[in-house]
Order: sequence, then C-alpha cells, then structure tokens
Amino acid sequence: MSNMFCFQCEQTAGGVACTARAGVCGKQDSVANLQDDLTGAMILLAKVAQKHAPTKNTYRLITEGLFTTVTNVSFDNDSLQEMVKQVEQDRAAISADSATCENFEMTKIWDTNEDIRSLKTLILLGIRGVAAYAYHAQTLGYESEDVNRFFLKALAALAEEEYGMDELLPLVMETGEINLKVMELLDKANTEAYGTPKPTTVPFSIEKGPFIVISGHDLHDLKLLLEQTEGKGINIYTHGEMLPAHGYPELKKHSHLKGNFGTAWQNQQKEFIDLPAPVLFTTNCLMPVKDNYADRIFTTAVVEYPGMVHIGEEKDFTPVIEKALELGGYKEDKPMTGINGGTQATTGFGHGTVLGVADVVIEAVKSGAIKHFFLVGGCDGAKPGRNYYTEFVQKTPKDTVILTLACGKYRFNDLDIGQIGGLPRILDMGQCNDAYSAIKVAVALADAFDCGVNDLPLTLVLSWYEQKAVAILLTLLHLGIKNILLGPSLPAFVSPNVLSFLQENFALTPISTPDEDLKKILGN
Ligand code: FSO
Ligand code: SF4
Repeated sequence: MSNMFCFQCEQTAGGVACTARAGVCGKQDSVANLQDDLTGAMILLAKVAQKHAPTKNTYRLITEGLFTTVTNVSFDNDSLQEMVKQVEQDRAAISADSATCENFEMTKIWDTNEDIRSLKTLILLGIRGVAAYAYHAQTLGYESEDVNRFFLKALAALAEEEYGMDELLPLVMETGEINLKVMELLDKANTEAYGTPKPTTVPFSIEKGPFIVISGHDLHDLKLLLEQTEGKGINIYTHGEMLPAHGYPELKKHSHLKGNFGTAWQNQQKEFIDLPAPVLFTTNCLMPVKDNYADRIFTTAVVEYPGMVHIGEEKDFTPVIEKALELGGYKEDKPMTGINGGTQATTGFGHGTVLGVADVVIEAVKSGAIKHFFLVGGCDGAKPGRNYYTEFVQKTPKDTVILTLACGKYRFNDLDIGQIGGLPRILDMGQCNDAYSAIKVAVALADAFDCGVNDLPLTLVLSWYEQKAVAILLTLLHLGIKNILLGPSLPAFVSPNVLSFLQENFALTPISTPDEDLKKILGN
C-alpha cells in the first residue's frame, strides 16, 4: 500500500506518481494526504454550494484551498488541517442538512478508469492553476462571479461517477476558457494598480548593505514591502517570478527596488546558502528549507512551511525588515550573473508595449526582417533535459524573435542575442499569467495579417512544471492553438487515449532536440 498519491507535477517520481513517504518536491505524505482531504472537502462543499447560496466565504475558501494545493506552495500540516476544518464548517453553515461526517475520498478519482482519471485530473489541476491567478486578482479587488461559479461546477463534476468523455472533455476546455478570463482580469488588476509595464533592464548584482529578497508572483505584497521599507536603508531584490515587477511604473518608482537576485526556483537551495538577507515567499515555488538559511525564510498568503515565520493578513513585514537589518547584507557590492554569465536581463514587454510598436513589428514581418516568432516560455525545473530551452534559443536564426514568460526564461534571459529593428530579440512578457499578453499579441498579429493564429509564423515551445502551466495549456487549447511543442516530458496524468486526442486535434508534440525541432519548424 502506498503512503500517498500525487502525480500533479512534471518531476513526479519515475514519471508516474509520488507514492512514498515524501514526494520528489519534498512534500511529506501527511501533507499530500491532507491536500487530498482538503480537495475532497471542497468537492463536497461545491456540491452543496451549487444547490444552496454560496457565501463570499465559500468562494474565498475554495480559491485559497485550490491555490494551497499547487506544487511548492504549502508544506504545513497544521494550516492544511485548519483549512479542511474551515471548509467543512462552511458546508455546514450553508446547508444544515449536510452537517454530517460525510467525506469524499480522492481515491475514487485516483483509482478509476485511466481516461476518466486523466480528464478529471486535467480539470482539477487546471482549476488549481486558475485559482492561483484568481487569488492575486482578488487581492487587488478584482473578482468574477463566473469564475467562482465555475470552481463550484468543476469541483462538483469530479464527484460524478457516471461522467464519461462526453461530459468531461467540454469541462476540460471550459477550464481553459475560464483561465483566459482570469488572466485577463489579473492583467487588468495589475496594470490598473501599477501601470502598463515598460521595457526595463534589471541588474543581477547586489549593492552593499541590508537587503530583502522577495519571491513569488504577488505584486501587491511587493508593493506593501516597498512602502514599509521606504527610507529605512534597505534595498529590495526580486527573485524568480517577481522579476517582471521591475517593469511596472508604480513599483519601479521606488528607488530601493534595485535588481534581481538569483535564477529560477530550483536553484534556491544552492543560491540561498550564506545569503546575508531574508527571503520572503509570496507564492510558489518554495523548496524544502535547508538549515543553513532556515532563519531567513519568511512566508505569507497561502505559502506555509513548518517552523518558518508566517506574515499574516495584516501584512506587517516588521520581522522581515528586522532580519534584514540584523544580517546587514554584503559588506561590498557583490557582482552576480545569470546562468550563462550575463549580468542583467530586460523585462517589461507586455502587450501594452509590444502592441504600442505593432506598426514596426508588422513592417518587419512584411519586409522579411522578422521571419518567425517563437514563444519559449513556461516553468523551469531541475531536470537536465531543460537545457533544451537554452540551446533552442541560442540556435534560433538572427531574423527571429523570442517571446518569453514565466520562470523558464532564466535558462536564457541573460543572453545577448542581438536586436531586430531596435527591439531586443528576447522579449520578456512577464510572469506565467502574462501568457495573456502573448495571446493578445498573437491575436493582434493574426488580425493585422488577416489570418488565424495558427497561420502566423509563430511557434509555441513550452516548458511545464506545475499546475498553472496546466491551466495555461488548457487556455491555448481552448483557443484552438495547434502544433505546440511541450517538454521536458509529457504529464504523467495524461492517459494514452487522452494524449491521442490532444495529438490528433491539436498536434500537441513532445520536444525532441533543438536542431530537429528548429528544422521541422523553419523547414531548413
Ligand atoms: Fe515558475 Fe514556480 Fe510562474 Fe510556476 S516559479 S514554476 S508555472 O510557480 O508559476 O513560472
Ligand atoms: Fe510528487 Fe510533484 Fe506531487 Fe510533489 S507535487 S508529490 S513532486 S507529483
């Protein structure tokens, strides 16, 4: 008998499932089982809430509960237990009839026919990713009733034992459609709160003196931290998915937002050793914390790790600030580089900026100066096969443009591969949720050339790791985008029949080698 069952991310054990005492990500079996309990409790809550009036609290619990179960977010039994309790209490509060000891065992999904399990998993993991983005939008006061309602519908569907392909496939596609809505909402929330991102060069070096490193995706937490550290002689450095924050005028105006520390999430256990500064995690990807730097890790929002100081809803970052002052930072300016030896990266090429120079881009395509666009983006991860993405970018011809987003870009964002028409050849569009920007640009180009997105000289070369990437992939499928190259390996939860469906209908293809793939795409 296995201790746990989890196959939700790309690094799952043996490419099949994590079933031992802990997952490859370091999540203990007790955490995995509590995450299943939480999901089961949310499924029951959703069923009840569909029939009775759900409250604001119901939606808040479901959004947070789904986000909490995303890979590398929570490693903490106590907070998960508390969430299960709150979900059960909410179910009892909205319907007295359901106040029983009823529970929904996730093994009903894990142990069922592999195609049904595959489709239900695509829906579940998809809504986990959607919930992460919905959470960030909610933080800024943007919420959608349609999205909240869909969470209930999708969760309730997971309990339907008689549902087959005909019922589940449309829900898989609807998950992608809802994720597009949420990414649009989050884009609106971020740009209305912090302005339209502008091209910005971000240094990797660290100035001497006290500093704080902030990781994750939550721009609101960064804004609050910038305000609370104003005039205190503490510099702020972004980490991981926080890098694109430098492009937002309302964040960048704080002169102590200095640069970016480190590379993608999977390198943190090496990069944080002897770091003379605290690190604040606002979202995933947190890895098991090593003793060497355990006194310097702080979490907030749904991120939790046993023994680490958690900053609560009041968002008082005083403990982080005090730690920064106590550690004092580096004594001298510290030169740092990206993984290819570059000393800086450029970000801020969201749809606002790229479409602002649409004429230049369209002209460059017409004149042949730009022959092809690649969207090389998605998550980074630990597998050696992920060097594919560095090599792929290095091998792209000089008359091509690379759009990128999410943490996968750290594989190549410090490379200088030149410019076309005054624009860098690598255009960082932002975080993973800024896939919305890439979609807007692709649709605008298709309109300008009077063709469909699939007819554009554009190829998507994606890397995936966790469930937000699943949500984005479903959005691309919902939009009918074909010929996506996906790597470094295909998801364990996609059954052979579901894979055949995706290959036949969307020509979804695993990556091979950069040379072979470039040859196939460019035909030379
Ligand atoms: Fe990466 Fe982690 Fe943004 Fe993910 S830092 S892997 S897809 O959380 O969310 O790209
Ligand atoms: Fe395994 Fe990934 Fe699940 Fe962690 S999140 S237990 S690595 S499948």
